Amino acid sequence: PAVEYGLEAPFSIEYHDAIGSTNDRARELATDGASDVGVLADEQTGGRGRLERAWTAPSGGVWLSLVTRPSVAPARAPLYTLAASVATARAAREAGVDARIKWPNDVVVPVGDDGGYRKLAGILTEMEGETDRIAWLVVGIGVNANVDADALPPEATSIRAEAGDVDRRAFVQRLLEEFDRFRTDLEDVVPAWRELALTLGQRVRVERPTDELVGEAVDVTESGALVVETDDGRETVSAGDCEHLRPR
Ligand code: BTX
Repeated sequence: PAVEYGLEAPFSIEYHDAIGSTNDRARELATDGASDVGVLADEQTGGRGRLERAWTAPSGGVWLSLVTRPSVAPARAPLYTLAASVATARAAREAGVDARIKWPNDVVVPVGDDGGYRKLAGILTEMEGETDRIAWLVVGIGVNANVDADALPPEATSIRAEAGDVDRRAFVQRLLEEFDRFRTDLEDVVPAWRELALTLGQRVRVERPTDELVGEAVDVTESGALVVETDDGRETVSAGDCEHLRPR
């Protein structure tokens, strides 16, 4: 059963001890007309990543999905993914973790100097809308918070493993405040993202459905697409086209 989480937050949060996927519940609320609500769970039994991938979500995490209805074009939806990753990284940094951002939807902790990393959090943004206007957005944020690393995939890390357990209520409050500020000032997202980006300046390989692109990641556009400098010139990659981005 859902309970009210009781935060002084810009979102009204429905809390579950366990749920299939907070994104699925948030989509139901969005379809019913809700906005500025969130769904938070201690554990997910059917957590989802991008492209039908599964997301491991044991007890102790921050599994959170937010419903918002911005009056912007669907092309700008990726900015909400970037905003959520900056908000998450900032909250994690406050908890003592060296959190950085990997385009398009991960919060990572760097390992070594060659672009390696472990994944701390992931964002899954889902949308419904017309060509000119978003009806609703569900921004799903999965943070490996108070979770043992051995309960996670090998390429993952957690706040517990990096810096010790965090007060999840304070963490969520901070994350929501940061995200809410970006909702009001969407033009602040890209500059804030650049400051924490691990991807910029890296040589990367972008795997797309039909081909791959190799080059240096040089910037993101105002709608959150990645600009890659290849041997044949500059190419822009949208998050939707990116299956994997790997350092090279
Ligand atoms: P993604 O498709 O970018 O990443 C998924 C991949 O990440 C998996 O294939 C696996 O390799 C790896 N992975 C799985 N679980 C974890 C984990 N806990 N930590 C690190 N790496 C992992 C990323 O998708 C977007 C994930 C969003 C999750 C949130 S949780 C709240 C909301 N509800 C929901 O069902 N999804 C979102």
